[in-house]
Amino acid sequence: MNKVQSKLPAIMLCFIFVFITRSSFAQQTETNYDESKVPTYTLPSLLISQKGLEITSAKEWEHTRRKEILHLFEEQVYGKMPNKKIPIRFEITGTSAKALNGKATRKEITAHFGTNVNGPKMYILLYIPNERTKPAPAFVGFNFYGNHTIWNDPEISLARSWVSNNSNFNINENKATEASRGVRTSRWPLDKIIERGYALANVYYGDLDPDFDDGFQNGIHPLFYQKGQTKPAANEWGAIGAWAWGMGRVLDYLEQDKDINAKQVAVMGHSRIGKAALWAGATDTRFAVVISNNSGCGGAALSMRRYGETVGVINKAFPHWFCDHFNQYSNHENILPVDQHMLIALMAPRPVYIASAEEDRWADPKGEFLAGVYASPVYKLYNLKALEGYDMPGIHQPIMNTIGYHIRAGKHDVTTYDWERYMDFTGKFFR
Ligand code: GTR
Repeated sequence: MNKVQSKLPAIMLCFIFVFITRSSFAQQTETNYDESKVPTYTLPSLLISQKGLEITSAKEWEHTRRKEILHLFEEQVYGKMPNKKIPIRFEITGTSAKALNGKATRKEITAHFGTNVNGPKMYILLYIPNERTKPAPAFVGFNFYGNHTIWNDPEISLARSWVSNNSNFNINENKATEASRGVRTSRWPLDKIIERGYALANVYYGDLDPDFDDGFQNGIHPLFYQKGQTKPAANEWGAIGAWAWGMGRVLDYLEQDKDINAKQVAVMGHSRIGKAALWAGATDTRFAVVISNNSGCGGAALSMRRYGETVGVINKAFPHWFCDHFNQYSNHENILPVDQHMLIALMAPRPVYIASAEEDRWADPKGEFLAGVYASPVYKLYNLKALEGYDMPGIHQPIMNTIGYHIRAGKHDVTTYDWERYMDFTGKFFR
């Protein structure tokens, strides 16, 4: 045997190893946009309890199955929000009745979390229509780059927290400056919202938890650590949980503001904040309407379809969003004990609206629609019409049942078209 011959088995093993790792790597990283390659999947049953009982009434749903499902999402997906209560003080730092040429009142409210003056704070920007005969219904929405980006109003305070750099928005050194005022106006048609009689409460999501993986040392998580704890446990909240928790605290403030009808508050979120809005709606039933805009994987889209973004991809790219237990489903969606239709069902009997965008294949529009369809049996228990029996509608053909849905032309974004539908939808239920 010459030298090469003696090494042949080892060389072949190497080749086989490289082949296997490369092909499984390709399998895991290649994004599937082909409907024929969606694996066959069996969704966990919505209406069979863990003891195997069939749920046939709204009462049984509320007493048994809803609790089980909520618990599974807490333990396996988003992580539990803490039970511990911390002191929260709301301070109104500015009010002007002259905003939007006198059409709206602008208020800025600081929520002080905990007792340390240097502790984390959430800054609420609230616009309320002046022309009204009663307390206004409201939308709660979080923004990605600071309150000052949502409207061109020089009176809005600049974001104080860490912000993502973005050269298009003139944000460098992770710090908000005057240069990014109004850069996100297209996502927040405030004039139209006010004209239609709604208030808008807006918060920069990074006030709750800056959106990068720092092991949960900044933001609100440390306020809740037990003695000696340095990060959330494997079943405790990640960043999405913290953003959703913050949405609930905005509602706490709105309940104290006599200009707002806190029984008519819709929580709306786009993309990662859409995931948070759904989780806020599931955990806090005071939200009367819940709206998901292009929320995709870990939001409205069914994970088991593995179309566009997958659980494995999202957990790798954003390890701080979900709880650590969620990692076990990376590339093993088939063993998930819940899928996102169950998250939508947690809103019942409240109205929930899911919106997709045609070019946003990463967020799997069809998977978002199907989650609404498969959540519908729970609405049926309340005798409410949702999406059961519906086929996916065409572009710009909204469905406005108690579960609503639309798909619009264009890319991953929030547009005036989306907002108009949200106001139409919400208006059906808020009278
Ligand atoms: C993407 C992420 C999506 C979505 C989006 C966003 O990078 O993969 O899940 O959340 O960000 O928030 O805009």
